[in-house]
Amino acid sequence: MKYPILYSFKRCPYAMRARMALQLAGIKCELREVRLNNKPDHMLEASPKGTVPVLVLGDKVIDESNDIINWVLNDHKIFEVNLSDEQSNLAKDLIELFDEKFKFHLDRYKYATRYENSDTELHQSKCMQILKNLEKIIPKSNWIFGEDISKLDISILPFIRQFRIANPEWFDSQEGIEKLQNVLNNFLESKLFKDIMHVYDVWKKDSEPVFFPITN
Ligand SMILES: N[C@@H](CCC(=O)N[C@@H](CS)C(=O)NCC(=O)O)C(=O)O
Repeated sequence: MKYPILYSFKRCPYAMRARMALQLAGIKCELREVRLNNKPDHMLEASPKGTVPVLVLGDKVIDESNDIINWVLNDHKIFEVNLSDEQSNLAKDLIELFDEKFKFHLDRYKYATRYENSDTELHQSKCMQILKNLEKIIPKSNWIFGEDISKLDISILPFIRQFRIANPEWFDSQEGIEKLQNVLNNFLESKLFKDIMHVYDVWKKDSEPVFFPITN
């Protein structure tokens, strides 16, 4: 196998964070854009749990987004920022908080109709509480830990983007998260984000391979 294969779905926040790590490291992959209601057999053979992203390497398969980021970080220094031990621990805790609690409430807020008796306002306010706490640690800067992007940014901003998308006017008018709103805008306007949101045709077995990252 010449290049790793990345099964991905453009709008999936987990796939986004994996694509960002691969993009920052410049690791060339064959990108296979999938639809979640029609997953390719080869993807399911590689990873029967059926979630994206899946990175198929010559000798192993990595099917958790955080593991893909850590695999990239093993060999590539993709972040300039030097975090203190305290910041690294905080980042680890926050990534866990977003993967578990924030995502739980986000789904019940954004996709309320998929859940029985979901109290949209309650889940919206639980997410906001997490964001207001996050606001407290952000300096007035482009990224969460300052002027340089870090693992925390690529890991949680795709979820905060989703939270905003549920009701952008409401999100943008909220007070008490101004520094976070600024970081999110910076993220959405960044070349990195634009590059990883490139639109690919859905992969089919006989498709010509397409490659990631886009270099321009
Ligand atoms: N813990 C996994 C979660 C990945 C995940 O849940 N991805 C969603 C898409 S955003 C998925 O593939 N869901 C399967 C489905 O909807 O069938 C990771 O971090 O990679």
